[in-house]
Amino acid sequence: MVKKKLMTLLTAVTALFLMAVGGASASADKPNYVISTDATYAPFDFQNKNNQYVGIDLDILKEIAKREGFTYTLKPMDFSSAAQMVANGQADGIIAGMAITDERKNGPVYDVSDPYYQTGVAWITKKGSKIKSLDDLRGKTVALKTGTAAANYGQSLQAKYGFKIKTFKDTDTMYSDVENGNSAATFEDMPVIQYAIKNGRQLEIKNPNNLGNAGGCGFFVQKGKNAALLAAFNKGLKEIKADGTYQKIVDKYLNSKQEDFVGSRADNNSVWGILKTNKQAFWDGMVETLYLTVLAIVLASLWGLLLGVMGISQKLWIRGLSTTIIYIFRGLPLMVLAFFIYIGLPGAIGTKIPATTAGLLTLILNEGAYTGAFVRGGFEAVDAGQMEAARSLGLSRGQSLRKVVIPQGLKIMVPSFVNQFIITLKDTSILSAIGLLELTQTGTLIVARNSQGFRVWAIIAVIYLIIITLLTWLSNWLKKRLR
Ligand code: ASN
Repeated sequence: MVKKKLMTLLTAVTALFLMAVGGASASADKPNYVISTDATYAPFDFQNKNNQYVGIDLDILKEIAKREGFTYTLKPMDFSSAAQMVANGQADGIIAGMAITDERKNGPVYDVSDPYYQTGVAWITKKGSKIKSLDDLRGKTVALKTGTAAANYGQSLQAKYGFKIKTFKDTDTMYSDVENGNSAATFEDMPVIQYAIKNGRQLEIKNPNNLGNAGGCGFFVQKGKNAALLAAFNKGLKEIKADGTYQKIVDKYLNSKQEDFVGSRADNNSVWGILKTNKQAFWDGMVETLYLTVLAIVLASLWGLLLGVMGISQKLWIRGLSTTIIYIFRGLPLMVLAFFIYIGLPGAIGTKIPATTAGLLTLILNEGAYTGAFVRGGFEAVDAGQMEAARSLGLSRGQSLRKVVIPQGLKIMVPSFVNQFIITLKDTSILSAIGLLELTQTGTLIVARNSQGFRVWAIIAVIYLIIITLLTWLSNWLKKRLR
């Protein structure tokens, strides 16, 4: 009986949830494409202080979409995940200051547009560094960004120059590692490093006249698919080049200072200034974190209760099923599960999964497994004599469970639930890896634009602590009610 009720509740809530997060809207007549991008790659792609994604790439894309009559949903994340999204069919295309290398152009993964911007790989050290030539890098550490053309170029020099490699997911963290002196050098695309230096990064380009892999940036789609999108991009690109719009976009980013987009340096130099300049971003990040946490707590608790009840079933196969599910999802690291659902699964099943749905599913499966384990433990902890006594009073097994065992078990579990709620809140931060714009990803994006790591992460930490305190109060209040 309890099982039945739980099942009904679970189905109802799941249906609601799917309605809430599913159905990306597409207008009837225009095709809607999913396009992934690098979230932090100024001047090509970055977020301004109003939380809008801007940059040479994104302005070009916007203009072309308008002219060629298509719409798109943008998926900003780290570059290697963004590229995998296209490889797996999760996204229709990627625009991310992505170099048209021979490997990409002739390989099995992509079709690529006409080049839209000149690029090439620079090697970079800290400003004033004693390192003068690649030979000086022997035995030193070089920072590279996963999956990039610049990283491939760096790796191709490794054997010859004998340096060690450290990898990063985003360009800004990589720069900081060089500025801090942890890495001796890095490799990055020329337009990107030039923009960073212009905006105050204490770095130096060593080979300005001798770039590696010089060539163009392109818009990439999955090979053999989306020919129409690619054709539309090429056509639109020609048009905007011909009528001067392209040049206007490029000039806008090259002639401006980052400050124009992300707020003045003075504004970004104090905690208060950072809060004020980025208030919209912090607020949106917090709302997303709360949304994920609350939905995940409710759904994972229900799923965990079901797993727990299954775990004390009289039927061996039901108990076995519960144990297996708990074993699998408790055993998998959250991030692996998130990547599997968001990036892996769609390739196999052929449908796109929205990031929020993938994120929530990840949380429900993972937190639900932990919940299932302590729920089962809680029921088992109720003295066996209770069940026997209830049965001897003439109650059926179901009634005894519902009226005697479960209420006592639930009380035992309350502290574990509270604990799990707090863990769930903290675990939402891992979903930044699949591009969900929750608090942690918000922090990454703000640091990418103002380079104020210490202050921004301190603010983010305080916001988490405030939410955790609120959550603990709420849980304590619930605890009292349940007594
Ligand atoms: N420029 C990189 C590449 O071509 C892409 C990026 O880092 N956004 O691989």
